[in-house]
Amino acid sequence: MIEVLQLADYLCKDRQEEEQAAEREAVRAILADVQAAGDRALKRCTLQYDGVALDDLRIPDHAYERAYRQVTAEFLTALRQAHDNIRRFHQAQTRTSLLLPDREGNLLGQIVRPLRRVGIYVPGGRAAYPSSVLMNAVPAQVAGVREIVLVTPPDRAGEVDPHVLVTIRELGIAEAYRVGGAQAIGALAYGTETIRPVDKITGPGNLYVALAKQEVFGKVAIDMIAGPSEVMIVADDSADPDYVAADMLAQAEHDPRAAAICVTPSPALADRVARALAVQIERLPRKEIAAESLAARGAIVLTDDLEQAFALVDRMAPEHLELLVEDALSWAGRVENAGAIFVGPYSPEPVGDYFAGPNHTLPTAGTARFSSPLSVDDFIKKSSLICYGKESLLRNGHHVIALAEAEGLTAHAQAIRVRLAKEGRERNDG
Ligand code: HSO
Ligand code: ZN
Repeated sequence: MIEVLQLADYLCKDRQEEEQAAEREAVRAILADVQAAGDRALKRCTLQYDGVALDDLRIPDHAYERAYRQVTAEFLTALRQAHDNIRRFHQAQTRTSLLLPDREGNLLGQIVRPLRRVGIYVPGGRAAYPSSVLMNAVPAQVAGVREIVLVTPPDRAGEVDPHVLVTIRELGIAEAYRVGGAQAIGALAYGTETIRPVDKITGPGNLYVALAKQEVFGKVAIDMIAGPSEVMIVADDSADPDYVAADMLAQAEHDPRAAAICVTPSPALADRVARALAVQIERLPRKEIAAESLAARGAIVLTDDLEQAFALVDRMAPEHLELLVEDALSWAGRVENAGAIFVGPYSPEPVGDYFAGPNHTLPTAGTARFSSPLSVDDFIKKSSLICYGKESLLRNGHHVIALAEAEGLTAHAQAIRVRLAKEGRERNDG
């Protein structure tokens, strides 16, 4: 079931997704419908795709009240502790504005402001993850976003997962709608009678949601487009094969397209991991998904040594990287490309998925080469500030004029000259 591959074989596997032309057309039609018909389009799509006719898109108060009765006390306690950890970590990411006097005493600045209104997409069905609500909403709240609006598809009874509902309430998100798919992205981007448009849309979703986010990008900002989840585990002889296998399965159960890869210089460990996988997978309720994922995208890759294993890591730029090697923390420092690095045997990925504090929304498909985990930075923007004094303009104006004339932009030069002339420093030809 699981292949043991040579390094070169693995690198030949292509992680790029195929172009989805038919789905893209369908998404464009839905977006156009929402733009033209607003709420009516949302309700029509919800009936067509989610199988439920809704009068009111807003999630009613009684749904939250019932959700609190449905979840366990353990869930609520864990959620509150995770929320606290995630909030504390993200609070350390906040940025301050800059106000810098230059050499001449002019004031230059960079003013940091939160985005005003942000939409968070939460998938429905079996992928309704309260942890994703936390990971998207907390950085927005820490950034100071004033209006957070959450959208999530209803089930056939018009209901939303109680764990998600409780999380929405725990976070104090005041605006939440039961609408999903491309139509929800359309509503957030263009606005409808009920849902006012937002400035940015974040959160994971299926193919239609991802395509819709790509389509509306430019009208609004979006976060990254996440591909299937991935973990790469670098392990040596010191690693417990049961841990390696368990962590690979934790990834594989996400999605048949998820990738779980163990990279090791130890043939003995590779062998033990393969055997542990075969045993552990039998106990999983999501065995079929995990088996499909392992068969299609799982691998145990044998390298000559750890150096070669880490070279492979940097080439793959995995979303998640686990280091189950001796002296793991010192290896962490040399990793160049990875979304999140989990160091040592007691930091399995689920600790980060749910609880530790750093964000679990991470760059996939090799994009960790140039992008970063979701953070408070995704919910702020900056404005530059330039405040020149009279003397500085008089002293430096001729430089600006010279540069403007070199670009052939006479009116630019004139905007300086008119001022110099009034102060008697230069002839005003205007
Ligand atoms: N591993 C996923 C996040 C997640 N896991 C949510 C469980 N729930 C992507 O980082
Ligand atoms: Zn996960």
